[in-house]
Amino acid sequence: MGQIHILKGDITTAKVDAIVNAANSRMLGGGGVDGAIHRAAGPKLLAECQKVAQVNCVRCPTGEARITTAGNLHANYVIHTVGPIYNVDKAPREHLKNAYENSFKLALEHDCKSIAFPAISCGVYMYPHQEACEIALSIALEYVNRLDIYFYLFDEPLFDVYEKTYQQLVGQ
Ligand code: AR6
Repeated sequence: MGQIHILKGDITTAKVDAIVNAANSRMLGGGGVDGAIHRAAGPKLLAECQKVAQVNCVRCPTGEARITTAGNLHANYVIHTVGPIYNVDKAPREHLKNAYENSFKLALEHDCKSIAFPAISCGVYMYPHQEACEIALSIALEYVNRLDIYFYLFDEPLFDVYEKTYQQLVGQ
């Protein structure tokens, strides 16, 4: 039985089996949390992503996830998932759910006992924070019996949304 941990801070400091990256479909780095993860992991991560991209016809579709090793991060794996761009995607809710679910499935297939998530799509992809948080936490509650789950929120308002929503969902 795992636990859900809601933390304020930088996901690149997480010591877990798998760190989830909010990537884009090219999976070759970017800004935001993606940039931070690639900087902290070092060039090995980009090399790993380049291999995966070739095997998977270059792009990772929205809602899907891919796994690589984690370079210099304190983790065994990075799971790269692509969240929806809120105002462009025709089914953003479905795709955000898929991004979380596919990340959990890959982690379990690789025997991970702990996983850290950023707030997928909550930055430049502009997903409304309350709904994104409800999706993230509801799915986490379905998986928490199988692994420890850490949410790293980079700023205070989003951290508050996660804390309040978690209390509502578990009825505290
Ligand atoms: N640790 C934890 N959270 C962080 C960190 C960090 N070091 N840095 C930023 N965040 P975003 P998206 C938060 O834009 O919306 C990239 O360029 C940030 O404050 O990184 O899914 C990719 O390559 C926000 O709350 O991801 C894609 O092109 C959350 O992480 C695109 O951005 C997600 O913000 C993906 O956009």
